[in-house]
Formats: sequence, structure tokens, C-alpha cells
Amino acid sequence: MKTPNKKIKKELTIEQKINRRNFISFGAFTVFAAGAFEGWRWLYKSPTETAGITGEAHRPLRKALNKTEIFFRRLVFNENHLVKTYPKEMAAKRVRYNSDIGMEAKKKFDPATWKLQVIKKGGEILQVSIDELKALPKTEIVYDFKCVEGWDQIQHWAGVKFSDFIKHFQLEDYAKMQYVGMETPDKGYYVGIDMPSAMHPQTLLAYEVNDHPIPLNHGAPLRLIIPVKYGIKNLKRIGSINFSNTRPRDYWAEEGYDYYSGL
Ligand SMILES: Nc1nc2c(c(=O)[nH]1)N[C@H]1C(S)=C(S)[C@@H](COP(=O)(O)O)O[C@H]1N2
Ligand SMILES: [Mo]
Repeated sequence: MKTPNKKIKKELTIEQKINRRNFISFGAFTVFAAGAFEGWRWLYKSPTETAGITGEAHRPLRKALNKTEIFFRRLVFNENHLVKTYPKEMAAKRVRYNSDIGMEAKKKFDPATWKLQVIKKGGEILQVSIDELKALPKTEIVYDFKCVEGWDQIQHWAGVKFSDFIKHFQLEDYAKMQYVGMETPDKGYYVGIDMPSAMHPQTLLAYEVNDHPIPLNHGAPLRLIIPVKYGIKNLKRIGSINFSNTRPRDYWAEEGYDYYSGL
């Protein structure tokens, strides 16, 4: 067991974080909108006000305007706050490998006999095989995976949406709780996730990368892909899932990293 870092800052509740975030984005939005409007006025006025500038000369400005418009539209109309996705061709062929805490005992672990352990009330355990998960609707995502250590890479993952998994196994009452915890089979690496992020439409229990089963070093047979969070929360080799109204233990939060670790 590691000694938890005692320096952890005074924690905000999720609601406080969301409020703070909305407040910050609203402020940024207002400043940006004012600037964009001024820019727009200037662009549209300038052809008449500035004699001798032809349409040709305005092309770069128009290009900039188009980009601004696209950005603006995304900001305003993307009400689901989906993480940006990319075409499959842009996904890295060689997926970057980071670390393997909780996966060191490679010889003892057999993905063929693996079953996901869903811990229910009263200690009851629901066991789910990889085939049961593969029988559910498959969702793919190509997005920019970001590690807190400073690297990012466009990657292509596929699996079952966490929210579909909840529905299929009738775990809706559990999803009403505030957090979900996930741990490796050896309990060496573990994460806690706030329920809204777990239930986000882009959060997957992933079993494929680049259209192939996930290799051992990337978390076979099942890993978490949670695009709204940094890499540290994307637990590889999920052994068990638990639900609670208090924060589940979290490996890197114990080391002083932000518990929420959202993007
Ligand atoms: N079990 C386990 N999951 C893990 C880690 C780990 O060390 N062990 N590292 C995390 C970190 S910090 C990152 S950036 C991603 C990296 O995943 P990759 O090795 O497939 O690139 O996995 C996350 N999940
Ligand atoms: Mo990471």
C-alpha cells in the first residue's frame, strides 16, 4: 500500500466543479462572443469603408471568419458536449503504451477464463463474460487520447457503451449512485469515476483497438475508455466494478492527482 499524499487540496464536490466550470465557460463565452461580433462587424464593414480593397484581398480574412464560424457553431450547438472525434484513417496504427500497474503478474492472468465481477448490494456478484459483452451493441470511437504526462494520440477503440451495459444488466438503480469504482483483478490499480462521466455517451467498456481484440499490454480483455477524462482514469484490465455514494479509492488521487481528472 502506498502512503496517500496528505497535501490533497480541499476538494470540491462534483456539483461545485460543474458549476465552476460552467461559470468559467460562460465568462469565456461572453468575452469571445463580444470579440467575435466586433470582428464580424469589422469584416463586413471594411469592403465599403476601405477603398481599393478587392474581394481577392479579403480572402484570408474570409477564411478566418469561416473558421471562427465553425468554432462558434460547435460551441453553441454541441449541447451534448461530446469529445471531438476523427475519421478512422487518422487513428494511430501503433498505439502508444504507457504503464502497467496492476497488470504485472502477466503469467498468472488468463484472459480466456476472465469474467467481469459486478459487485452488487449485499455482496452479491454478477459475473459477465466477454462474449456477453460482445453480444451487446458495439460502439466505436476515434478520439484524441490524452495522458496527464503530456502526450496525446488519436486512437480507435470499440466496445460497449457503459450506459448500454447498465441498461442491459438492469443496473439502473446502481447508476443512480454518485460514483462507480473499477479495479484490476489483482487490485493493484483502481479508479473512481463520477457517475455522469461514466454514463456519458462516449464512455466505453472497450474490447477492441484498431478492429482487433485489445492486446494484453493495453488492457485485455476489457478496459475503460472514458474520453472525458485523462488517461489515468482509463483503467486497463478491468476486474471488478462497484458502485457507491462515496468516492471509491483512486490510485493516482492517493498520490495527489486531481480526483476528477476531467478534460
Ligand atoms: N491497469 C492499469 N491501467 C492503466 C494504467 C496502469 O498503469 N495500469 N495507466 C493509465 C495511464 S496513466 C494511461 S495514460 C493509460 C495508457 O494506456 P495505454 O498503455 O494503453 O497507452 O492507461 C491508464 N490505465
Ligand atoms: Mo497517463
